[in-house]
Amino acid sequence: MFTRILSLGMAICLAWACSAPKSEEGNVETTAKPNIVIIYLDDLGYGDLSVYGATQLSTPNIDKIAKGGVRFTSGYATSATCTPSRYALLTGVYPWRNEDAKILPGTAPLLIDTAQMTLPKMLKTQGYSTGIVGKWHLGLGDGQTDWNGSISPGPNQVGFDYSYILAATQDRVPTVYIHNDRVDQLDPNDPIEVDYQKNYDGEPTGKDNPELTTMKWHHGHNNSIVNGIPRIGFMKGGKAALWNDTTMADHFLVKAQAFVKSNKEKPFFLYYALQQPHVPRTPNPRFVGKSGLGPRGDVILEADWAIGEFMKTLEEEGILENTLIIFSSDNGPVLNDGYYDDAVEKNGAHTPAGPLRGGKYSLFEAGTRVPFMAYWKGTIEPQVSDALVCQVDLLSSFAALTGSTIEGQDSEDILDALLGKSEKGRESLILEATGRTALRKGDWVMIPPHKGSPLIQSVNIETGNLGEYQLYQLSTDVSQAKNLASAEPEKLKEMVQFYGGIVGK
Ligand code: NG6
Ligand code: CA
Repeated sequence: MFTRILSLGMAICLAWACSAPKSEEGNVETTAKPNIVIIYLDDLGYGDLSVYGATQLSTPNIDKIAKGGVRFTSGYATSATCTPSRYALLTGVYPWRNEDAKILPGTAPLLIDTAQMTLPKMLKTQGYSTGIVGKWHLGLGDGQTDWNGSISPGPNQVGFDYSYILAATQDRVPTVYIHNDRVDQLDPNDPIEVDYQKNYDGEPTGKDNPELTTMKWHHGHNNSIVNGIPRIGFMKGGKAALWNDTTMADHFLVKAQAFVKSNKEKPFFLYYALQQPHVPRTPNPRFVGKSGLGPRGDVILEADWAIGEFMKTLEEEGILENTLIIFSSDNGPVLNDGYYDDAVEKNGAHTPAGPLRGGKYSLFEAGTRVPFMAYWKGTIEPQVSDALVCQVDLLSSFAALTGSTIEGQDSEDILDALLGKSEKGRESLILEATGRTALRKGDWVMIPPHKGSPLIQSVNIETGNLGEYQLYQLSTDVSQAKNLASAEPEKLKEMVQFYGGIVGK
């Protein structure tokens, strides 16, 4: 903070002081508007970090964040897949309230209403510069997007001053970076076309031209081939703009560092959304073979490295002590998510979900309970917290932190838990996995009867579906091995009623 006061001079300092909360002695607490960074991984599981108990790989840079801040044992994404979790993170609204909040194709229109309050919009009312670097996956444009023109609305219309993104996922077309609302490095003489229904005449696909692929598809992922990797969706043209999969981590890191450097004079919010360890796992050659767990482990080490470099930048710029960092993941882990990439074969004794049951796509704990930590050097006391916290709460919590009165519909102010001043987080949380919901309340989880298979065979993950109620007590059974629905009828009744009161069923 001092650096900023000195560098900005009294005028801005006083302007901040006006809206900053006062401490008991009446002194202005000058820490009310720290920079805020959300470092968000894609499909990183509860057991994927050494600080969360992994023994087969070591993540020293992320561990340092965890050990220097609050490490949550009950930190959740709202959902077991990407789009809904990111929707909740940015809007403070449960994704199951919006029926379109499900895994989106690369051609989907923008999911967030441009009139909707969002985390970056709220922070802009408090004087923040806002940026996103990395994975978006919340739809772009109006559904008729011309990828050669202005791709709008998108992140810049829902609160971000700056955006440098990949549209959907690394395994979906278009495989190009988008800077603000334009495809980066696009040659106008080589226009891009994208379609999720049909291929373009004469263009090879993973299905028909396996000889052109360097990574083999296992399920899905057999449409257009880019950089030898068969993707989801068809795409043509835009050769000069195609991203390089193996330098993606470096590329996003440089953009994130540049955003920090050019915005350090005023409070900034950066949503740094890394692509690892989602498929296709394409570690830079520097990391190939480093983990011994195959590409999935290697890209986790690559992400850890990038985060270490990013933290160094905050330190070198003299703003580490004035930056609140939240680290988390959008959903739980999966090994084979559609490519033969040795994730299963080389997993060995690694437990991506830690002690939890299920994984990505699952209503069991491993779907949504993820690594979650808050770090603010010099302000947050290092500790481990069992408070129940969720990414949907960041909007209201950051509003409380920065002096805004804005609240998200489902977003609770859990700022004291985030800052390690209280062990009290939310009392309850609705969890979602591919459109199905469950309730966590206190240390109990109730999963109502859901139709559908108990196992997704292609990814070998239990869905949590059962034709009857499930009730688990996490304090004694974190791995959800013992269904207490018949043994605890009163508890079940209470949970079912409470759940119905929220989801209206
Ligand atoms: C699924 C893909 C999976 C992954 C997921 C999205 C198939 C068969 N599977 O449809 O590979 O891309 O969507 O993951 O296509 S998420 O983390 O962005 O939600
Ligand atoms: Ca994900």
